[in-house]
This record gives sequence, C-alpha cells and structure tokens, in this order.
Amino acid sequence: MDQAAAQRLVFAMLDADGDGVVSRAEYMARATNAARAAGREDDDPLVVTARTLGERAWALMDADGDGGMTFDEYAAWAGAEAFDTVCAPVLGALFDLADTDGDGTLDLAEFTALRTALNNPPANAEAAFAVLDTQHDGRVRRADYIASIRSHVTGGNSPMGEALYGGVPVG
Ligand SMILES: [Ca+2]
Ligand SMILES: [Ca+2]
Ligand SMILES: [Ca+2]
Repeated sequence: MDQAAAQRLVFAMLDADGDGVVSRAEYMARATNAARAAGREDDDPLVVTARTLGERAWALMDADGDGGMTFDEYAAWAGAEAFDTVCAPVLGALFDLADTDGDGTLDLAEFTALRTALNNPPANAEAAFAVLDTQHDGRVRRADYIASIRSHVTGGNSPMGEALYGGVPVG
C-alpha cells in the first residue's frame, strides 16, 4: 500500500461521521471514548495526559485553525517527523488508557476495546492483534503497536496497518 492510500484509510477512521472533514470534536472524542472503553473517569491522570497530548496534536493538525482538518491538511502534516513527535505520544497515551493492569501490554479484549473505541471495526482489531502478537502469548507490546502504525502511516510495509485500517470499509 502506498503512503497516500495508507493515509486515506487513517483519515477515514478519524472522520467518524464520514463527512470528509475531521472535526475537533471527532478528534478529541478519541481520548474520551478510549477512556470510557477502559472504565476510566475523566479525572484519571492517564485520561488527562491523553487529552492534553490530543489537544497539542490537534493544534498542529488543523493548520489553519478553522476547527476542521481536511485530508489535504492531514496529508501535508502527516509523516515520519509528525508521527514521532506528535502521533506516537498520543497513541502511547491511548494505549496506556487501555492497559488496565499497567504491564505495558494489551490482551485481545483490551486491544479490541481500544481500537473499537477509536472507530475500527472489531474484526479489524482482532486481525491486527493476531498480526502484532508475534510471540503468540496473547499480548501486544506498546512499542510494537506504535512501530506498526508508524510503518503504516509512513508508507512502509505494515501487515498490521492493513488489517487494522483495511479489510472492510471504515466510517
Ligand atoms: Ca467528520
Ligand atoms: Ca482546518
Ligand atoms: Ca496490560
């Protein structure tokens, strides 16, 4: 999959209502939805961290500050540097929300709850988990998860990304 196609799939996931624009509310709902899925309250320190990092990301993603992010805005911004400095911390914070026992890994139920909260179909989340669980121990590690998404959004080979964002239409 080329980088533009990979980014289209990610954008489609972010555009929860499918109107072609990611609104600030759609983007910020991700932390809230992930928190709910993990049974965390709004004042949980991990939820506060995820929201703070999300606000920082949004300010950069919505470059013209009109409250919406078009695909062109997203594509102009997304890339390896943006991923490493902005997206990876957000994804890590959302992972930590889902990691209810704090051991740095998610089991299938936690992973599926997280990715479903982030708007991926459950079947896609389960397929992505199977790809990521290379040791077949029923756990996905934080670093492996983030690295696989990085590979996807930067146009690299990412079987996990294809499983998570591809497969069935999103949105
Ligand atoms: Ca939208
Ligand atoms: Ca905008
Ligand atoms: Ca865990």
